[in-house]
Amino acid sequence: MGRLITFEGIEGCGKTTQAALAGEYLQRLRIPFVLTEEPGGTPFGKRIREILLTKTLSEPAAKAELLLFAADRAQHVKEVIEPALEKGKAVLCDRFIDATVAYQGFGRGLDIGLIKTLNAFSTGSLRPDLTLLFDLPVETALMRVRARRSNKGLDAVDDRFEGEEAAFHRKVREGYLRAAAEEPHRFRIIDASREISQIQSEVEGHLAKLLAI
Ligand code: Z5A
Repeated sequence: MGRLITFEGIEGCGKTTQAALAGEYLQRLRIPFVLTEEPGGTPFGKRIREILLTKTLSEPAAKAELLLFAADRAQHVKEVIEPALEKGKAVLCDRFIDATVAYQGFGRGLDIGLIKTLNAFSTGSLRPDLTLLFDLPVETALMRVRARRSNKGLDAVDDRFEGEEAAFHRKVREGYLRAAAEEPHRFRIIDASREISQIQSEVEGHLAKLLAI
């Protein structure tokens, strides 16, 4: 059986950058892996992602949003994650179950117990072997997101989550830190305010340990 490693944190924390670098590290070592993401890790999920992230006049209700993330995950686990694990591959997943607890639970205020039940239902109780939580102050993360947007020449915020207030992202950060405190054996909290290369070295150290490289 392979290992499931999840990359989590607030938007702009740098987890997508680090997941890609982790993939390059495993590639260099010729360790078979799959790099994937939620929402949108399958063709079906890409359609759900579009609905979830695009700002429209008809905003989904918080409960509808929760169920769409669960649907995306159920498909992703069945179509991508489980088959890869069965082949003995390492799965690097950009966001997974903890994102739903942090965003829909702490951010939107939905019932955490229900979210955990739904997470278990959509994953068949599959849980990550290791979760890397990229933690940094909300202000730093939002500055990075704004810089990225202006580098791309974009003015308007058309991403529903990017358009949320700093207070929302603070609640999400708090949710992640609480989840990490509840399961210290699974989580590694990484100081994501450092240089990309420093964070990369730490990530590689955690992967090397888990995968006995
Ligand atoms: N969501 C949810 O609500 N519930 C769920 O169950 C799930 C997801 C699964 C998906 O958005 C949204 O769905 C997400 C939560 C919600 N929205 N929010 N917030 P997404 O997939 O479009 O994006 P994202 O997951 O939030 O992440 P991202 O935009 O890809 O950003 P990131 O992974 O945090 O960071 P990054 O792309 O690696 O870096 C951001 C910028 O900072 C970029 O320009 C980098 O070059 C730069 N960067 C990266 N690292 C550094 C360092 N160390 N220093 C300086 N600059 C850096």
